[in-house]
Amino acid sequence: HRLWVVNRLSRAEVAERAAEVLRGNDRGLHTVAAPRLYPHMWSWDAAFIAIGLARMSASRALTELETLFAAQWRNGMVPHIVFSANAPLYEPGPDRWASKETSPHAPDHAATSGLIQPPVHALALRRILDAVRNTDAAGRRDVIARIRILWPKLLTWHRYLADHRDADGRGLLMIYHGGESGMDNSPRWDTPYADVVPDPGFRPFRRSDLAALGEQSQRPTDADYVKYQWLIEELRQARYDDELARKSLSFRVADVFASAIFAVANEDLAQVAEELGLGAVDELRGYAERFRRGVLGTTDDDGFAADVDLRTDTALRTKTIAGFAPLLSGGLDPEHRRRLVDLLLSPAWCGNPDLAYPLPPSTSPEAPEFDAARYWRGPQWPPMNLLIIWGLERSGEHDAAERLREAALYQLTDGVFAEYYDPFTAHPLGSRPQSWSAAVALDLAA
Ligand code: 9YW
Repeated sequence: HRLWVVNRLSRAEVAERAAEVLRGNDRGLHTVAAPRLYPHMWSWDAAFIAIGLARMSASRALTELETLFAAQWRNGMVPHIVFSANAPLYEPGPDRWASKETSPHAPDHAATSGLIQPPVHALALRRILDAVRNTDAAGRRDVIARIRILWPKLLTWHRYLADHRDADGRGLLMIYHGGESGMDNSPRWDTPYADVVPDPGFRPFRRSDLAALGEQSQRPTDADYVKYQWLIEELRQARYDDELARKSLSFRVADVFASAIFAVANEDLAQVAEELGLGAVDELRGYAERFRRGVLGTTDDDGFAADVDLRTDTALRTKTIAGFAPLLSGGLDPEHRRRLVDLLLSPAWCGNPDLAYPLPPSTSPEAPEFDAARYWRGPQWPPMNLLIIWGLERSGEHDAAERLREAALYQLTDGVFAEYYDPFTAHPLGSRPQSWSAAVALDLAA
């Protein structure tokens, strides 16, 4: 593999350049996920962006979450895209979702999608509260007062997830579309997508990613895209109604990685509540425990977790980064935790001798589905690095966490802040500069 050769930035320079990227992508009350490819607000991007912004200004970081939650649906759902009014069209755009016309829950004043993304938001809120300790008293009072106003919206979001995306209480979040996992074309979803068959009369629409980027070999295939679009159509036909959706959709999967994030998010939201005296602490800790157990219930002998196809009730044992979910949610006994960390550092993952940086690829290079350049089928993604690093830290695996932390920051010293990276050549891929990659750099460099 020919390594991509670059001039390296120093730690201080990376932080400075990353801050510039976030300022450049700032539209006042929200930050676009990426200026050309994603000129709107994405839900889990916004959370990671807030985590990065917290290193610059706790107040501005909080604004990011406030803007996202201003588009929350009446049933508590936080949509995966909030469309900006004056930005270029993104397909599927507001007309395609038709959320206001279709669901009584959709907000009147914002154009949104009808999917969700993993609930990283409470992790961001906790970091904002941590950051505010370093500000002056007046700034602190203002931010804390605003957190008190925002917090109930996060609680409603968590209740929506617990009640409607885990209706039978097994401790795993149900998703209706691969995009809800945030890992659109991951091999995690190959088996369930094989059963998604668009109606013969369905006419797919133009993709905006290829128009913005070209690079067909780094994006999901057209065959994938038709299915993504068809599922949106199915969901719209179900009027974005969870009860209907969980009975009728041709894609219904328990997402183990989002479930692990949700476990942590409940811990963090409970901690914010405890610190500010906001209540619901036991309820939130109860969700954390339920989802921690749910994740553990899917693990194999190595402690590696699996998604579950809920239409057939079968475990989906693919070798993707999602298998490390228990490092985030915790609760593994010491022996299984040891094995899972060993697996993470083994040649199947970060210890692969061909890797440019010892960071977890989105899919194991030893998996048959591995594709070094194609989106979630191989490349390394900065925000995923951050989650795994935090998971290791939470699990008390400080040496491993430190190794990954150093590598993750070093990867970003190319100063490109790409959407994702070729794990073998270190080539920056996809859109650039991607806001969440810059945000991760800010957090790592702090
Ligand atoms: C889409 C914005 C989003 C990310 C997702 C990533 C991609 C495209 O870009 O999704 O249309 O939703 O897969 O994780 O949030 O960066």
